[in-house]
Amino acid sequence: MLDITKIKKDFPVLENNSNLTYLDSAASSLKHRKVIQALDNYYEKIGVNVHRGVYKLSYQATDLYEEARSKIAKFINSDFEEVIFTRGASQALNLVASSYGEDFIFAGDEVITTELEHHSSCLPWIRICNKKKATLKYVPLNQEGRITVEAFKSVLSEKTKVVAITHVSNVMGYITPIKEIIRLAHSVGAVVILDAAQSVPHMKIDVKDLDCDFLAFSGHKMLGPTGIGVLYGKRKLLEKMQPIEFGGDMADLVLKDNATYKDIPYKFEAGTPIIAEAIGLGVACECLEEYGMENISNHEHRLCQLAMKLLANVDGVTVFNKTCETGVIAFNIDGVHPHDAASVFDKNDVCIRAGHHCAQLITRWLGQVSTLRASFYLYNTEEDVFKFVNTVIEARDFFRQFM
Ligand code: C6P
Repeated sequence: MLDITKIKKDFPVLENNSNLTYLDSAASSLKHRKVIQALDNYYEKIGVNVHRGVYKLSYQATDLYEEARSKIAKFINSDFEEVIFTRGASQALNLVASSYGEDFIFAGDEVITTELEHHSSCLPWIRICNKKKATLKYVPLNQEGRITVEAFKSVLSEKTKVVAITHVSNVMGYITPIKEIIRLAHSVGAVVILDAAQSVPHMKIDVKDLDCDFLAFSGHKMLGPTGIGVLYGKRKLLEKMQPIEFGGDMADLVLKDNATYKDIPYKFEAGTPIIAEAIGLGVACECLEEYGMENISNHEHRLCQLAMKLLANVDGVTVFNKTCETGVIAFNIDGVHPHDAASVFDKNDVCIRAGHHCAQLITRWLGQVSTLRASFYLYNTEEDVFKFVNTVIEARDFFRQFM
């Protein structure tokens, strides 16, 4: 069991905003004190570039940056060279599509994706498929809006070359049965790109056990800094892929009309890297490990279930996800525009998200233009759940007067 009273003290934003009920961690989590300290430490005591300087401070910066890569590799059980630093999950997913998609997708090939995708997962492949005259197929969702293995089988074929799929939906919180999907995709020789932006922060991820080919996530959703993310890729795939950005620190030999590039991961990290943020993300991984990923999943799952149970007794509210698999509740107050409802939450210092959550396909599938989303994380409490549910009731009653 997590000691939430103690944990809350690890998050300065909660200390500085004593009345805050933060239920928007799926958008961005709060930042751990040790992460902030790591950023301060780098900027105050080191502050110089990596891989370039031939002086002690630069060696220290390089050591911290590469140590962070090791920590992240350990966190997801990959090899060191298979961790590429990016600006976030979006850039990581775009990197794979732009590099692998440009060189290994041809006319007549098939790519599979789903309506549960965040735009960062499906848009890069919509573009590649249009450009290459490949066919983009969507896994039909079941009645609850889930991806099932059976439905995946119905679109898989010998022509499938890529599967671009979410591990956990940012709108519904559903967990994709990914191990079986990966096994099936591999049986026809397809590669699987897993959008793990909403899973890595909340559950133990082992890329070797999953056997995924690529995996993308963002630091800012897992107690870490903004502006940093990771693309994991299997070594043998990364080695055959071309860089998509060219510049400092990624070239080996440069001639007037050609060049060779460094080995992975560096050929994909052109220019001065995101140093402080990478160091911060390494520390965030350590913090998560210290709390225990299983403890985190159990805690947020418990809060989510409590919220769902209480909401089931509130009439005039539609909850879109049928079960709590992670810490996400997608809902609307009947007849009330989500942005209007969100203003009541804001008045009560309850932070939730309203909108299409950069996932228009699933929002449309639900027959909505936008939804409300509450997302729980390790620093939330039962009191937060009660305040959330009371605010739902308050918002419903307030807008009912005008109906
Ligand atoms: N979802 C949300 O509120 P970036 O913005 O690059 O850090 O992450 C993109 C991304 C990719 N995949 C999934 C499943 C995501 O949830 C996100 C980010 C936020 O749901 C912001 S739209």
